[in-house]
Amino acid sequence: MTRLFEDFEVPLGEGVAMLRGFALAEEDAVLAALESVTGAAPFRHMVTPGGFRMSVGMTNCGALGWVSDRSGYRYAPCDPETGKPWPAMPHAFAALSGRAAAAAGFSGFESDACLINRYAPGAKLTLHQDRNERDFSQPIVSVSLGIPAVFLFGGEHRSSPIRRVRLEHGDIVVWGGPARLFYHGIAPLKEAAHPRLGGCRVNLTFRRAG
Ligand code: MD6
Ligand code: FE
Repeated sequence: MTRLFEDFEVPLGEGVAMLRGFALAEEDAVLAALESVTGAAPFRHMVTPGGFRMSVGMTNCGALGWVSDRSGYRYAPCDPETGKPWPAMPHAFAALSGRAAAAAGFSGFESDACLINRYAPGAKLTLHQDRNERDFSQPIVSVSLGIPAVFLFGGEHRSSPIRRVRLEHGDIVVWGGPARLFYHGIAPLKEAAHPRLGGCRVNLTFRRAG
């Protein structure tokens, strides 16, 4: 279905800052760090508590990693595939996420968990809330890399109206305050090519989980 327009540039409301292109200045360092993390802890397709295998490939770095299996969603210090701690948070990641949070008004943000999502064309993330973290006063810093995606930006309830926001390589969304528990997701990814990441999109979400 063709949409006549998409409301790409609407203000997203209190608690959400859209920092277009913010990660571009550190692109090389961020992509090198991404490669080293995914070399040590490769992307895998986790299973939801309901028994569905996710279309998004996931991995983590930092002291805690987000995991899903038949018993539920949680943060865990070790990669269940290897039993070893997740790769350490690269300096480039810590620096970028701290700088982005500060630019959005959240000074002193120190992430202990970075969930890394990889989308191939067709992959999607259904509407959800991020609520496994301990302290909802801490924001989430979300870095988009590679081919564009449409972020589905809802509200307090699953049934709240949804806005569609295009996220491109280098864009950062900082998400906290009154929006912290809003429903959100990613529309099925359309085919495209990116000079640095090929045919996929990678998203880094930095959290204070523990
Ligand atoms: C993604 N992001 O962009 C998925 N969650 O691939 C998220 O689920 C997300 O971007 C919380 C806050 C920001 C996000
Ligand atoms: Fe999320």
